[in-house]
Amino acid sequence: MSRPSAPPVTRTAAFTLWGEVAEPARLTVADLRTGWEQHRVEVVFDCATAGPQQHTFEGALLREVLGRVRPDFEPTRRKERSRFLLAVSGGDGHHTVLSWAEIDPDFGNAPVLLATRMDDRDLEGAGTQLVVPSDRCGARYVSAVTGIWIGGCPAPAPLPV
Ligand SMILES: Nc1nc2c(c(=O)[nH]1)N[C@H]1C(S)=C(S)[C@@H](COP(=O)(O)O)O[C@H]1N2
Ligand SMILES: [Mo]
Repeated sequence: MSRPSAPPVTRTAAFTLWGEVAEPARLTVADLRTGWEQHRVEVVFDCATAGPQQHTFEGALLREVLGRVRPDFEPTRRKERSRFLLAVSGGDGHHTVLSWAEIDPDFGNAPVLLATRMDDRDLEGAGTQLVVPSDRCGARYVSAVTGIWIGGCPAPAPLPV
């Protein structure tokens, strides 16, 4: 008796947008490509171990993707927005933090992307990559992104006296 053949392995990487948001979402690279305007950027960043890296990325603006999940702040309140943080995780455990204000047009206005292509190769199998063109170093170019958490930073405890 022959063994039943294994089902085909579908390698479609997805990531979760979650945290203090109205509509958590799970998105693939294909969703990013079809759902948002694509931007193209050439970047050079420095890696501590490999030196300067040059890449061309295409993808969706992070701030536009996050707009879709509706973070729990009043959109017109600048101070409220300025207290939100984003934690971006890769499948290998690498994770890093951005502030909402870095990407907010009223503050840093950084054109951070969630990439759908790197050097004209589709990232569908590998998963999306965070692209931070204003960073000099590569540590926040998180590849194979699995999750982006959004939430407000709580007020620090009162200073000890
Ligand atoms: N998931 C994940 N992404 C990561 C890292 C990592 O360890 N894990 N390292 C970062 C660092 S330190 C650098 S310099 C760049 C290297 O990117 P490259 O290999 O595409 O040149 O990836 C970044 N993205
Ligand atoms: Mo690096």
